[in-house]
Amino acid sequence: MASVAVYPGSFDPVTNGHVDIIERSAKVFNKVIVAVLHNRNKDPLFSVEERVAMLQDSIKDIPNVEIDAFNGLLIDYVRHKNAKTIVRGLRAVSDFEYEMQAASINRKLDPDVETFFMMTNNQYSYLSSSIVKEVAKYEANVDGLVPSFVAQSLYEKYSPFSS
Ligand code: COD
Repeated sequence: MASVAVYPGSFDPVTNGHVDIIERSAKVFNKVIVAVLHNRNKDPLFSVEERVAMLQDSIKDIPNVEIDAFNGLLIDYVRHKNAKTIVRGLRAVSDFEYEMQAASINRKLDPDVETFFMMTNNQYSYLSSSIVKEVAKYEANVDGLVPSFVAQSLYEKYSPFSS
């Protein structure tokens, strides 16, 4: 049976830390579905469509990865996709508390679905979507932190001439 994993997140926007987790998990699983949450309570900078497009451009050279979006409970989406694994990235100890809570509730909701944690690559351990937005907002250089298409999208979003 082919192994299918779901890598869920907000990806607002995708960073090089996310891309690294996608590349490495694509070597472990037959297929990886990167799933963007329509986060209704948060106020994302990028629309779901924009986040999906940025992810698509970032992973275009990896054949066994697909990009999708989902609403509602993650576990329902995972079951709907016939996946058995949720991939999550871990940076610092500060990630652990939330991740343990999420993995525990997901396991309670479906004991057949495992959460697979992948340690961040050291060079991206400080990287988050929020920090990247903060840097871009003040028009500092985000090259090397995000894929080039994302850097361009950030500059356009924060440009004084954008609508
Ligand atoms: N290096 C390695 N990993 C990283 C890095 C980095 N530099 N940056 C981020 N990551 C990892 C994160 O740790 C996370 O695992 C993943 O990449 C995605 O990160 P984000 O920040 O884009 O996404 P989150 O953490 O906001 O996503 C949260 C979900 C959308 C998965 C969660 O809210 C969810 O499942 N919501 C649906 C409702 C639900 O089912 N709730 C119950 C379970 S929580």
